[in-house]
Order: sequence, then C-alpha cells, then structure tokens
Amino acid sequence: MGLAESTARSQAGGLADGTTQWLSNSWSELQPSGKAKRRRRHQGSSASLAELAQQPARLKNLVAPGGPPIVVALLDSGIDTDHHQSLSNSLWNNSKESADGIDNSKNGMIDDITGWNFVGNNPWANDDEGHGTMMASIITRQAPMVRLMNLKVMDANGTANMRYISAAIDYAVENDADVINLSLGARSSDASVTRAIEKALEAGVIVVAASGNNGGKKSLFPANVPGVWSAGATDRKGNIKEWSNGGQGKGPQHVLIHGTKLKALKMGGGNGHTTGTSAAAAHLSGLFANLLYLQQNQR
Ligand SMILES: [Ca+2]
Ligand SMILES: [Ca+2]
Repeated sequence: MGLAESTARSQAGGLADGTTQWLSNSWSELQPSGKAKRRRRHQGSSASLAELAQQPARLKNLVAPGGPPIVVALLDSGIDTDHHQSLSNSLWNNSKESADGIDNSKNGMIDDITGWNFVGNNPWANDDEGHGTMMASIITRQAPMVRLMNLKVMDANGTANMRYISAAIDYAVENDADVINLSLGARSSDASVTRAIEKALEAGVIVVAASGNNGGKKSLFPANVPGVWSAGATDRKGNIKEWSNGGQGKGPQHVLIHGTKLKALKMGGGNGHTTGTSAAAAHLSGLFANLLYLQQNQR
C-alpha cells in the first residue's frame, strides 16, 4: 500500500527485504533528553533503561501506591475497552472534565474524559482497526501502573491523517502526558506534526515513534525528528530484524528493542501476538514509563 503525503501508517508486521547490517545501541546511553523544566520528576535519576531492562521481576511488580500516575498518550486506532477490562482500568482520567455533555475543560471537546477521537471528532475512541488495542496492551503489560490517554488518530484502515496527529500531540502536551507513543510512520514529513513534536519536547515530554518496517537505512517520519526516540525491532534474543528501519543506530536516539511476537490483546477479545517496530515503540514507551515511575518514587 502506498503512503499518501498527508498520512502515516501503522507499523505492524514486517517486510523482509532489507540487508542492512545492524548494530545495537548501548543501553547505558539511553536517558530521556527532553528539556524538562516544569517536569522535574523526569530528571536526575540514578535509574537507567539498562538497569530497568535487566530487572524484569522488579518491573513486573510496579504498581503505583499513590502520587500522580505516569501518563502515556497513545496516538493510534483507539482502544477496545469493551472487551478488555484491564485496558479500561488503565485509562487516563481527565480531572478537568466530567460526563455531563458540557465542555468543562473549555478546550472545544465535550466530555473528553479519557482522550479523544480525532477521526470522528467525538469522545468515543474505541478501536476499529485492532492496532491500538495491541499497542495499549504492550504498554500496560510492560508498565502496569501506567495510565493511557486514548487519542484516536488512525482510521479503520490503519491510516492516520497528519492533522489528527498534530492535534493529538498538542492535546497530550496540554494535558500533561509524560510519554507520547507514535507506533506509526510515513515516508514524507509534515511541518505541523514536526512543530507539535518540538513543542512536546520543549515541555519535557518523551516522544517515542516506530522506526519503520520497510528495511530502510533511515527511520521513517516522525521517528526521524530530532529528539524523538526511534524504536527499531529485534527478536527475543536481541538480533535485529532486517525489516527494521534505521538499524545502523547512528542517531543517539535510535533504540533497538524486542519487537517480535509480543503478546498483545486483540480487538474483540482474546490474546494474540504482534510483530513490528510499532510493537517495539510500545515496548519502549512502557520502559520509559517504568523509568519515570522509579524516578518519581525515588524522591
Ligand atoms: Ca473538554
Ligand atoms: Ca463534560
């Protein structure tokens, strides 16, 4: 399927047509680099992703005892909360909004309590594609204490209009998301999305995007925007997949992480697996959420 200029595609599934030789980034180099000013809890931690990655047992038991939750904004196809109570329980709650048919938060969106459906311009961001539900479950599996801001930007065909993406990024920043997950990619860039990302980074938000599944040497957009963490995929043993873009890892923010056959919840119910740099990005966002959680609770 071709990529329209103004849209991005979900990055599920891999194409085995690349032959790039891959190198793994050092985990120890990976620290959130956002210019966090108003978000002091993002800085000055002794925990690193390397430490986190080596402590699966510790991560598994992370449940927030209190304090502000770590919020991951999921810009995707929505979340099937009807069939998955665990995902329903993990939704972010907008403290500025209540279910009364009134725009309490005065942002032009009526009853945006758990997020927004930018495709339908309504508060019901249910999944109609399946991708978002899988990504949501990968993030919550990695970071059980996380709260998901459900921002539907992708339609039932897995296509996301750039207008929706930039508006959703703005929404995530305005509503204090800690991490923005973009399991999507496009061959061409978009100025409004780039500007929105730059504003997010300036606000100290961690932005993660899929590097792409077409085996290219470079990450797709928006993973290639400076400051964005580009997630490439490895198998369970850490071998880089040939279809994962940007494998040379020359950029300091290209991260290689397990992205094959990850357990994921399916739209409509039940369990499955998913493979791709989308999954890798969701996995990385979950790790970042854990890192932020540990930082917050070490104070
Ligand atoms: Ca509102
Ligand atoms: Ca309301």
